[in-house]
Amino acid sequence: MLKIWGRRNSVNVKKALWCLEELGLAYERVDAGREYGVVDTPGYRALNPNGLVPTIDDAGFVLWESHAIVRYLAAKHAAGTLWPDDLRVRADADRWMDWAGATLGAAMRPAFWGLVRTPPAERDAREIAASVARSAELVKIADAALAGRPYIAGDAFTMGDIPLGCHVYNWMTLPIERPATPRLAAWYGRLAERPAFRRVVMLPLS
Ligand SMILES: N[C@@H](CCC(=O)N[C@@H](CS)C(=O)NCC(=O)O)C(=O)O
Repeated sequence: MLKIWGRRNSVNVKKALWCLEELGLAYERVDAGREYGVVDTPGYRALNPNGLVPTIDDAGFVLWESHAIVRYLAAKHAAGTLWPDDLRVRADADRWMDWAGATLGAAMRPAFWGLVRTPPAERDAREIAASVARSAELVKIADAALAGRPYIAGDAFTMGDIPLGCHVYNWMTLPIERPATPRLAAWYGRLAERPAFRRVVMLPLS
């Protein structure tokens, strides 16, 4: 059975778990990272020298980097759906995956860490405010991209929606002011109807 290491409240672990759940694959999850440790053990470092989560072992094939995991699982199990057949639709989905992590996720990180993982007395209010402002500008880009399309790469739910959905869940859930993003909100509403999204992504931020 496929094995995955990673705590459930990690945004990057959520991406892999959501993909597994969408695919209906059986898997064993091992808590790892932060309070669970594991990631600094020699055994784990042999699998993932970064000491980060998630990591998967699929019948002896070890893979880390959450987006690579989502792509691998989608290509293996969901050609034509999560992994679009059309090269341009696939590239579009792929682009939004990396934008979600490298651009939106990176911009939101100080706000997320400040507001969720840092005691109030130790928070850097200016850093948080700058992160919130930058994130607000970025989500408008995703909002505009969703004009006339129900999902980020077009008519159907694809792997492109997975990392973006995880980061937007954090943005929608943080105790911050948000600009109106009606198309993003409608798309988020569609994601929230998916049982797999509710099971593994819509968890309390902690
Ligand atoms: N680019 C990597 C980043 C992985 C990453 O930074 N994971 C975080 C959790 S979101 C982590 O392992 N943090 C240390 C820990 O949990 O101990 C990926 O997408 O998999």
